[in-house]
Amino acid sequence: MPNRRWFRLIGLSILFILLLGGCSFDTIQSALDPQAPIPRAQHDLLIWVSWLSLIVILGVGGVLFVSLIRFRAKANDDRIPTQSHGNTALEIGLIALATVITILVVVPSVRTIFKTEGRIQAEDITADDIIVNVTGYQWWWAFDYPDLGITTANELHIPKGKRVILNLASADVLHSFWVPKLSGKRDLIPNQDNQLWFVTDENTPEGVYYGQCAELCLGAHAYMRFRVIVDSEADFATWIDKFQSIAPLQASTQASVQLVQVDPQIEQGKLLFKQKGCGACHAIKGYSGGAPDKPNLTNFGLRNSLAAGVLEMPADDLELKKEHLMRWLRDPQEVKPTNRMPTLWAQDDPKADEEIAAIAAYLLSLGNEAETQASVGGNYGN
Ligand code: HEC
Ligand SMILES: [Cu+2]
Repeated sequence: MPNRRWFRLIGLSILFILLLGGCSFDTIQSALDPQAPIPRAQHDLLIWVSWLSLIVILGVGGVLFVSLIRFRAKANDDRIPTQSHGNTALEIGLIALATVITILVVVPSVRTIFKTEGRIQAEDITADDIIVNVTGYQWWWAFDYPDLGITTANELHIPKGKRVILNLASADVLHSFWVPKLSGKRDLIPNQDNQLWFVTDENTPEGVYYGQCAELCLGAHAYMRFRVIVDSEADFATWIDKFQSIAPLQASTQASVQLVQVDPQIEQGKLLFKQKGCGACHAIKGYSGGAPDKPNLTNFGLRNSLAAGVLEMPADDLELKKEHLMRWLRDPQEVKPTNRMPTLWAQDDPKADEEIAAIAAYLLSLGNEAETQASVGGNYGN
């Protein structure tokens, strides 16, 4: 029946090609490219177990293959082969072999678990550790550094070489925190204080690492991404300073009403941010109180992604940043279906483009005040 064979072959080829579709050759989010001690330990274990498995497969498969060829029934030969069973030495040997293989898998596995999974108790936390309270929301991440007084969203800055302790919580359903190159994976569960810690070391390149919610949380789950930025000590200090140097709300309410900024578009955007109601949801330190369960936009101009990674905000391309931000503000649901931000302009609002451009200019200026000041040659601030 050559036809059936062909069908099967074609079917299997299609399946194989479909499976290949799941492969990715850029490794931005690959656990097979570990860059920090914990994923390195997990990777070493994976490779060790894979080699062992390969040996077992080749051993068992090899014996099977040889038997199939050597002991195949010959044509016109219907003799029954000699029957034998109960070879004590062979059976004890196989049990011993299986025991050895099991030990070779279990011992390194348990050692890796103890090395990477333990919870860090309060008394073992040192002043050197970076502590972050992580809250998962449908469909974005809040990062709150209690010791530094910083709250931000979707981008986690950490200094290279320090231990990072994350207190994981969820505001709604199950989420899961996972940055394959830097850390293991752990769920964020409502009403349960889970912890995940990881470290970076001298072999961890500074730069951006990609993370992803790894627990189906409905709606825009696939767009619930985040980034971890591993900074040098100096860059991290600068980043912290950009948040800590902003005067808190009370101190600047009066001053902020006196608009002394120079760029009129930014100034207009700043006013519109409140007039259009953005301020009811989004906090901006020193300007807007916002709501604690919405993304904090303090220093938003420093970000390199938008709305949990759905759009890029490349640092060196202000035009693209503006374009992406305006697309988002015009219609958040078009960019990230089901997310919880409303559209604030009617489809036919004649002022929409101008207002959106102004708000975008304002948001992108946040954290970049020094440059804005330089570019317009004036005195920025309030
Ligand atoms: C009803 C509350 C609400 C209002 C009003 C609102 N937003 Fe949002 N906004 C959200 C939520 C929720 C998200 C997170 C969406 C997501 O990523 O799933 C968000 C996301 C954003 C983001 C991306 C944040 C990030 O961390 O990347 C920006 C920028 C933003 N909003 C700006 C604005 C501006 C400007 C306005 C006013 C024109 C506004 N928002 C009005 C709720 C609101
Ligand atoms: Cu999710």
